[in-house]
Amino acid sequence: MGREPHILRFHKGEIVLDHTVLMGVVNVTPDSFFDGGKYAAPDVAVAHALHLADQGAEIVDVGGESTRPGAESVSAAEEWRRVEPVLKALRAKTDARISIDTYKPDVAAKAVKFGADMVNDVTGLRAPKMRALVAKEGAAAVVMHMKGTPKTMQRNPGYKDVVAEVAAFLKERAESAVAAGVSRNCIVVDPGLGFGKTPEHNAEILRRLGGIVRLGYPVLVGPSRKWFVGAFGGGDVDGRLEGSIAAAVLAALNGADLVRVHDVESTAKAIRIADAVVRKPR
Ligand code: HH2
Repeated sequence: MGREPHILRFHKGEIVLDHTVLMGVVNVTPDSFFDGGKYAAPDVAVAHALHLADQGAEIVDVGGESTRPGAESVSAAEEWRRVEPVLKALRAKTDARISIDTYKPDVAAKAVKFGADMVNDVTGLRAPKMRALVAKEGAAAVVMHMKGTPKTMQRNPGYKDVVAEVAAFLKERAESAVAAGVSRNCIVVDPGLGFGKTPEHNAEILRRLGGIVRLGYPVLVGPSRKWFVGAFGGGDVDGRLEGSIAAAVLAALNGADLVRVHDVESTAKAIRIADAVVRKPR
């Protein structure tokens, strides 16, 4: 690809990003937009996470609160109640990296104690306590862009230049994490597809992803099953698999190092051909 692969560091070990890494989604929630309620029982969520790891997810992303458009937040206590048994069981059963999808420092702190390797924060490590925690624990962290909050973000989002604005935000947030002591090699940035963006904004981000890649951090992209995929012809969530895979492949071609997906097996097959074309085969 004409560039040295990034190295993503965790508290223990690292992943050399010389291929596109799949992050599999495990939502332990009653109300996520695609899989809400499916994996709410801990044993079912654990089995699903292990299945995704078997299918090729090097990272499994466990979340206890939906951040879909319009979602209400839940308390840290409720979020922890949902994810605790899953994290506990999972750590003993897999070598896959475990990511905790939370913006709440209290939930992240407990998750890291239970063996989570990564904090996926849709607010871009906004809370100083979160930056301090990630720095202290040497965890990897996803710094994501969102305009507004899940409750309000899809109410007529506007940008002069979506890529420039998202890139400026991610640069500022990543640098403030580094200033708090987070290693640069632990940081992944994510433009936050669907988080305060119209379908055209999401398409433009995918088209001009280079503007985010040039920040110099590994880039994660999460198009999976989202509303904008439906808006371009996929229809409802069940009809969005092919569009989600196309978006993941386009992201990989345009420089993403990680993609966050619900459908690991089918996306992996598509991503491997993308990698063979744009990178040296593994
Ligand atoms: N998207 C969702 C949740 N977390 N994290 C990152 N880094 N990037 C994303 O694009 C992203 C994310 C929303 O998807 P999902 O978890 O499937 O739905 P819900 O928020 O309804 O649980």
